[in-house]
Amino acid sequence: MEWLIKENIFDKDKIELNGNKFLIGNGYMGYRGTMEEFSKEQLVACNLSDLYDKVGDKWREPVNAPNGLLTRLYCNGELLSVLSSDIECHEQELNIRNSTHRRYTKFITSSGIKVEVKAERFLSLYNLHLICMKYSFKASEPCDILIETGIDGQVWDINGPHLINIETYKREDNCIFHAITNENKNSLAIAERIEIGFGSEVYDSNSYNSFREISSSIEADKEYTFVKYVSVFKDRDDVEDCVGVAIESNEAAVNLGYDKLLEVNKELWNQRWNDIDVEIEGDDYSQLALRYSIYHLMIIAPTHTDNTSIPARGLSGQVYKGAIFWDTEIFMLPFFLNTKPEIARNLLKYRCNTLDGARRKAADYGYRGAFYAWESQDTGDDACTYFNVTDVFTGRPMRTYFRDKQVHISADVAYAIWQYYLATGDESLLVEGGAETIIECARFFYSYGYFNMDKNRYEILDVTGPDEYHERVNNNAYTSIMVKYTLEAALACIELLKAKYEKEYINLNLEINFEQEIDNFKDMFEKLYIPTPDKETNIIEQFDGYERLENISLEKLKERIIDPNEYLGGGNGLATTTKILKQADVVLALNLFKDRYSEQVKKSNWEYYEPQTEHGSSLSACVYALLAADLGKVDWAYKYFLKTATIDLTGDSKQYVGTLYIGGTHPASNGGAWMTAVLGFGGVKASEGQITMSPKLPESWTFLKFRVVHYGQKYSIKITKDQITIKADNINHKCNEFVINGEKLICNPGQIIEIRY
Ligand code: IFM
Repeated sequence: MEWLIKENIFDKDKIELNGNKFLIGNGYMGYRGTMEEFSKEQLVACNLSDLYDKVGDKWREPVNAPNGLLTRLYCNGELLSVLSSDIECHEQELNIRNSTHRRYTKFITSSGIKVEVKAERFLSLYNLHLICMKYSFKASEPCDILIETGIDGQVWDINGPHLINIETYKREDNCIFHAITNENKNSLAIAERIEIGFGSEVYDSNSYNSFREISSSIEADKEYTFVKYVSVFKDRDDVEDCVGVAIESNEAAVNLGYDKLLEVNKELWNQRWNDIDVEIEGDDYSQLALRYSIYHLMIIAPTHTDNTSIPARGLSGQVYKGAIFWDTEIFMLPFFLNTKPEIARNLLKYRCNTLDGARRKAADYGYRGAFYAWESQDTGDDACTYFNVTDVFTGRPMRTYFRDKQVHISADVAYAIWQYYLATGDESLLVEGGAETIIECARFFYSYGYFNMDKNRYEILDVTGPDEYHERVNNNAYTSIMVKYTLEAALACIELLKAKYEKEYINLNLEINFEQEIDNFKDMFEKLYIPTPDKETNIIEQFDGYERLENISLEKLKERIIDPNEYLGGGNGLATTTKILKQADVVLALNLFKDRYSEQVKKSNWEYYEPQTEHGSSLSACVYALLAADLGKVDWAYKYFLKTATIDLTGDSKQYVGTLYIGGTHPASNGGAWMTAVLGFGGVKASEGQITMSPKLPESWTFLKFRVVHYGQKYSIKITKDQITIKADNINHKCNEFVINGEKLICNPGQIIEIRY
């Protein structure tokens, strides 16, 4: 039961939300949870990773592939659609165990014929280019049916259309759709093939669609079934003849057959779940929500490439320009790092691969080093616009400073690369671009920082921290703490290269001439001003002058809102002049550096900032959950855990900022759910070969069970209210040290240890 997401009625008002909620994916593409008869008006989308396009002066965004699953069934000339027909019953189901989407609808035609339709679909993990669907129907009386099925090229676009030079034709039993993108002329091909044992077929096409019309007289109460295979290829997949390989891919699918492909898919998903599942006993809702969050992370994980990373809305659509934000490094990476480090490596390698884009951005702004894009796409250049929000009152674009001033993005990238090294011990990423990236980020901060001669200290001025409502502030605590860590990581990286990779060290120095910078890094590291806890209150001021802002409750601030979608930050925003923050800021820094701050400082700041936080970003709740768990505030942690883990189940999140649609899935929240369960309630801290655990389970959880991989060694861990059981995999070849209750333990390969806590 904790693997099924279900809706038992059709609700027109939920079409958009269910498109996200019932999303399936395989990292190469995501297919929204829409009905087979739907079209772009219902936001059908097959969202592709790693293909972007720009039309005119509109935003650059990812390209949706034409919909190869379009299927419309007519009974005696009458279209059967949940949008227009009478329905006796309707079910939509997503099995997250194996990413399979099902629908069942019983239609009643105007003449009273009952027609049952079943459809099942999945995206193959075995062949990432392949979409498979099985479609069945049965009528209560003999009738004439017509099936329109094929490729619908009229796709949902926010800033499209992206495809030009469209060619539609039939070749070797395949409906073909081929086009190139508008900007870079990338080739994209979709081939659709059908296995059907009844009816007569006529192929049809026009400038957008490539499809078949199958007609047949059918008997009463007999089930008719056909299967569709759809293959999607783009030249960015290193393929020359996209149409040719798409046809071959369908041919291979036909040879294996739908049932075999489904069986293989289930087995591949089973293998995935062996490493990633987290079991909770005693709380079915949390269990489902947590698995659902993990599911969402896995369906968008780029297992196949390091040319791309995970966008802020995953593969659910084109929102946020399909761009990769700091969400990935700070909120999603820990899940991958602790369960699938090879995927974590891909995500970080993408940052190394886009270093030149970050260099270009730094240079554009007159700095040295690497200033990562706030919204990064294929090249690493910034897709974020200067006017990112439209004012709901005037309809005018507002100048925002996400792009220019959220410099912490470079520190987040450097931090994440170094975390990868600390969690895996794998130096290869550092050697293959990771060290260069960290050093270039440090160089950027040295050139961005301001040396205050009077105070003999470096300061980081004119920035926007995670709390985006307060733009262009000085000495934002989160940013400065992260900058200091970047410098620390850069210096450690340089030492490591020098000691172990002399040749690479010399070559890198020849390339980017960093040696002359080392003393600068050291100086800045030592003299960088970091806002410290106030001696009396322990509060770390979020930025210079924050304390002087209006002290108002969130409730009171909300009473001032005129339009539900008005933007609370920026120049005129309601929150700008107040202490209300959009999302965790200081609390995030305290969470990332838990071991560097006292219990009292963490507690005081959590209690101070929590009532002032609007959680206007889906990145916020999990941070409060994590620090609450660390502080033993388990009820609070649980409340925020549910908020973060259920975001895509309930659809309970902001859908608009100004006039900008921001709906879709929330992988950062999903990552936050995993972090809260394992790192928060499980109390796991794993770094440099040592795993510390101090669990605090919520009241109703009788046990929590999960797997972690650290330094390449895998463990199954079960936590009950008073005992921790650790089992080291038999194939482990090294021992990490566990620290529980201050006691150090070694868990040898194959060994099980039990300890009361
Ligand atoms: O990265 C976030 C940011 O912190 C808040 N606004 C939305 C972005 C994408 O999730």
